[in-house]
Amino acid sequence: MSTDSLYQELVRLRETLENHNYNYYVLDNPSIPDAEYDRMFRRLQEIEQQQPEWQSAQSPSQRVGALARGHLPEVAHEVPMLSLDNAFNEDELTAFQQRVQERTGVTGDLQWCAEPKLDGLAVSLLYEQGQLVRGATRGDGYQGEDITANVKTIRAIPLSLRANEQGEFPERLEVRGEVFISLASFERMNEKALAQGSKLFANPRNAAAGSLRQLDSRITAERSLDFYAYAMGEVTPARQLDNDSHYARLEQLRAWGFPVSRETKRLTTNQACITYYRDLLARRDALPYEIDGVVFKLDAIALQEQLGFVARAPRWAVAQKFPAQEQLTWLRGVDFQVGRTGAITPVARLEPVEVGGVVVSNATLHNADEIERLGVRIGDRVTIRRAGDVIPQVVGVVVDERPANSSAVEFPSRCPVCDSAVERVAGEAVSRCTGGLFCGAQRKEAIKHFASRKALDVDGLGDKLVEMLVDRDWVQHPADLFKLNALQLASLPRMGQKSAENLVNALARSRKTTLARFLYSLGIREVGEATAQNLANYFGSLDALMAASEEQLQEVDDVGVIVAAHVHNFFREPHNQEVINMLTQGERAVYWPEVAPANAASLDLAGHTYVLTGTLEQMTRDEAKEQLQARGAKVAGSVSGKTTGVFAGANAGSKLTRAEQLGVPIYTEAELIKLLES
Ligand code: 9MJ
Repeated sequence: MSTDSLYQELVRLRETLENHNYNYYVLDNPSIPDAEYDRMFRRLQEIEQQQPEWQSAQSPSQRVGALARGHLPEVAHEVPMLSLDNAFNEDELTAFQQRVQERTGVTGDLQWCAEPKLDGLAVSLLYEQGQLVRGATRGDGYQGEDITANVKTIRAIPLSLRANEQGEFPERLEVRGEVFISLASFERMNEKALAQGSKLFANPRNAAAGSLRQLDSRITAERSLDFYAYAMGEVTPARQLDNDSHYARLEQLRAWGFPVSRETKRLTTNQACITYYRDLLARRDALPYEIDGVVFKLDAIALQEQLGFVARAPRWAVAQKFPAQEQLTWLRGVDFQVGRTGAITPVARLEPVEVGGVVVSNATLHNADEIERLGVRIGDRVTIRRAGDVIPQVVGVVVDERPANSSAVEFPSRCPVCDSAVERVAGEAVSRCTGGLFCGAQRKEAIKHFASRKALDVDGLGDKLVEMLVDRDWVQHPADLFKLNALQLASLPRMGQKSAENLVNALARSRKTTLARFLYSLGIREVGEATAQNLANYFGSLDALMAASEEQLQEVDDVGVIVAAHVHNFFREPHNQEVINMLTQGERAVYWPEVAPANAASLDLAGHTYVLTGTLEQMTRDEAKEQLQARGAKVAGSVSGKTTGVFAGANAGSKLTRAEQLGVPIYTEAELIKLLES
């Protein structure tokens, strides 16, 4: 290849890779598969290695990071980076709005720009001649740290500005915003740390901060950090700016290539701010990233300038905070819970405390390593965190307030339920009871799982009831459930004749199931609903699946070496074979309609991804999901450019809006039913 065409390839690769980042992070519309991105990235690195003189500080190859020496140098902010005043309730917000009203002299309604308040790390990004030349932390607002190499690894941050519609960008532009980590990336990070027995991050904010302020930016590169812009610092020359609206400036930033949160809205009344706050608070747990409140900024720049600043915060903006997700309380004791797979989890018993509107009296301590890392003792004052639908956790200890009579947490060496030995596999952080189904706790969990909604879905068989049945030895295996009779059940406390009969009927109904549900109900390690469905689709029958080799299992979608080994081993275990025989043979056997085996490609909806939103009338969303998956489709929780279509029921909200923005086809429930019946 001639040097000329090699250089052209390099230019094309750089452009395509950065365009992909723009499509992905700014437009939320991924244009190429990740594998293709990786392939082009490697090709770019290869060319730059061959021709070192072509390397450039703006090349996407810079996004892998490098080791810096010494420390992060200091950077002075020419325009100070301010913080925000807080409002802790609606009255404080109203008082703020009244002050602004008086100071500006505006009598009618004011216009506001409303933004989610991201909980990450504020950064400043400086572009000269359209190129990213410096990234800095906020520091104390006047002086921060130089983190240029680190911010370059964040794919949401453009390395070069895009020209706007007029083909322009400023000679010098400072952009401000928040570097944060999505909840999904945070959980992945902590799951990995938990499995390796290494340090957990207390919250996404710490994870983002710890990842960004690294001397080795290769570590930053591995952490999938994200970025949203929310302000401009210096802009020279100023002629490209809409000088009248903060909201319009954010749109301008988007045009120059910066991601801006889709939740950012222009509001035209003071009252609308309260509605915005309540709406976002209600949707807080459904957002893919953590926010700790909302920010209201006076939209008119002229009025912002008129009001100016006091101390370190603007007079024209306020952060209205959400209820805190962390609280202090006392650790009264630690119990050890045994899970379905025998994993032993230390559970903190707490002095009850309200966290984000819910009273918390138990929290997880994860495992022995985590107890050691926290250095926590019984009696300690501890920080509890409860966020989204994640189980509350102990994330910190106030050592200064440790009482004199505190005591050590002793991890048991024998199972607290069945007294079998507790074993910890080398290299794993979890300790497990070795009792298997001999252990009452594991049996209870296995039966709860068997009867749960996504498994055999036995209506009316709650956790407490399962515990009673196992404690009385009426049920030792899932198959024993089907032998229960109404007379016997009616003798249980808080169980009348009628509910006993209902339960027996529900059990009888649940015996008619699907192969996928049955597989899921067995509780094979690493086999969730989606994997169970893939296995059922691929093999069609239980016999074929049980006979499959590890290699054959690996042919199935999403089944790798580890899952294949778990499935294979499960069916080789004589005890499991016996349980399956008891369940599938005899008068009260579990049964399901036979389906033709198919490899994934021959299922008609394979390769399609759908999103279900709003309220469906003819079926639940879970039912629709199951039926779509049975035809090979994927059902996703959020809309992206890869979504085939969105099925929208009544009162569909942001997912519907998102689909409209992205031009993703939208279908009615009637069309969904037609598809499922076709
Ligand atoms: C956050 N943290 O999301 C500001 N912020 O504006 C938003 N922070 C801010 N705006 C001026 N959305 C100073 C800080």
